[in-house]
Amino acid sequence: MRMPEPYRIKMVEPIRLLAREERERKLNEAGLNVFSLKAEDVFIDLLTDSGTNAMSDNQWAGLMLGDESYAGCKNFYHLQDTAQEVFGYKYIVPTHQGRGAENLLFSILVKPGQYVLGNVHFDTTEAHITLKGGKPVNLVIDEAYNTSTYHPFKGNIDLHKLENFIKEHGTENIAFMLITVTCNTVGGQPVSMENIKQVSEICRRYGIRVFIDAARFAENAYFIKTREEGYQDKSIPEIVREMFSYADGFTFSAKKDALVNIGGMIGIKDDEELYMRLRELVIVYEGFPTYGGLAGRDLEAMSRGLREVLSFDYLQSRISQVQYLGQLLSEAGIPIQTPVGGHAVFVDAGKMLPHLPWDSFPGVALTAELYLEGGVRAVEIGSLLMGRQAPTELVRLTIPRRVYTDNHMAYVAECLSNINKRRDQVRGVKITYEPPVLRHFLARFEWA
Ligand code: P70
Repeated sequence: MRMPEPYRIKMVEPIRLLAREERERKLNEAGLNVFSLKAEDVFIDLLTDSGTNAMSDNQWAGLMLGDESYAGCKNFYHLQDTAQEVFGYKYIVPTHQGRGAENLLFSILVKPGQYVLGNVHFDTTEAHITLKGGKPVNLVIDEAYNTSTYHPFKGNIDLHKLENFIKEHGTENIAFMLITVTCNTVGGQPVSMENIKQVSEICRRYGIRVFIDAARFAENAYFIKTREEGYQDKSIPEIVREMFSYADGFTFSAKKDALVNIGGMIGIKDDEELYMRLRELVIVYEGFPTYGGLAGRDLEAMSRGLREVLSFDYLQSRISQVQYLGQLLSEAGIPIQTPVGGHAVFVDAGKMLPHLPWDSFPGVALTAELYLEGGVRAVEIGSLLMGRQAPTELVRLTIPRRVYTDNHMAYVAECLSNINKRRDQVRGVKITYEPPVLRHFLARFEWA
């Protein structure tokens, strides 16, 4: 039987569906880019699971216990205790969000010209690596890019690719390894414990440090428990501790699996020298090392969220809701990344709209159609985000944690199913304005 939500709803936030003509007007004003819509003009917002979480009563209560002292606030020590216990690491540096953590760590570890290895780096991560003069390298298994074949851990790193890359380019040209769990870009796909362990062994052999991009660490642990041989009887906290035992540190966007609206941190297992340098740098960019750009109350909410997210019942209900949406879409004949990942259903817009070539941005076109059809906001992960070399044209339906019900999921599936029935008539789009970096956030389009 499917696990229902292990909570009940105490407060509601009204949302509204604008009339079709209104939606058309708003979308045209936004240059067909849903990032430029006002959130209040969106009915169901599946743009991201980042910072869109609903907090628990316990987290809200924690906000009232915010100690807003500049230095040494008690909430920092709560967070430090929690994170040390959850991840098993000695040092914690809070940051305002994930990219704040990336900026600090990469400033120290990336020398110009060096490669940063990973399964698939996410966009802000890639941007920060590039800005430091580094070169991001994606070494995910090939199965990740075939949306129709099943693989339980499509986020895994290809060990042959990894070893060949190291041999070919030399360890001195490699800054470090960053394993993203779950692997967002290819569908929120998990990385197996076996893979984390083997990657870590290979890297250790060559003297390369291993970090984890931990944004969705608990969702990854859930997949290990439910899919990987030997982990069925292990608890989520045990699995998390083991995952992190194979790495030297992590960057973390708390906006995902700490169940908060803002926050991030860096964790360092035991390298005191690296920690001392991070402490110096965090002051320059984020704030004093006991607040890292956050209010005391934010640190408290993070600390509480980090404990809540380890509940198996919560994770099961969360991920089964994502799977429920995936199932409805599959039943409607819509091509999606299979199996469904932890935080989102990824629609294969390239397959759904085969008449649209990559440079007419099938993912952007489908995203625009979906807003017109039902006021649903999704996000493109394809040629707009990655450029011409994008291996797939995906549209991500990202499910915020503890926010929407199954009825919302059914509505979204119906909207997409309506579009699918007239998919031959969906037009492509062309770019009318394009910023030089991270263009997907601000680009503008018109119908081709
Ligand atoms: C998302 C957001 C952020 C992210 C991530 C991983 C694996 C680091 C970060 C940065 C970004 C986004 C994308 C599209 C629309 C809205 C937002 N991912 N590592 O939704 O963390 O945002 O806290 O700086 O996924 O996937 P932060």
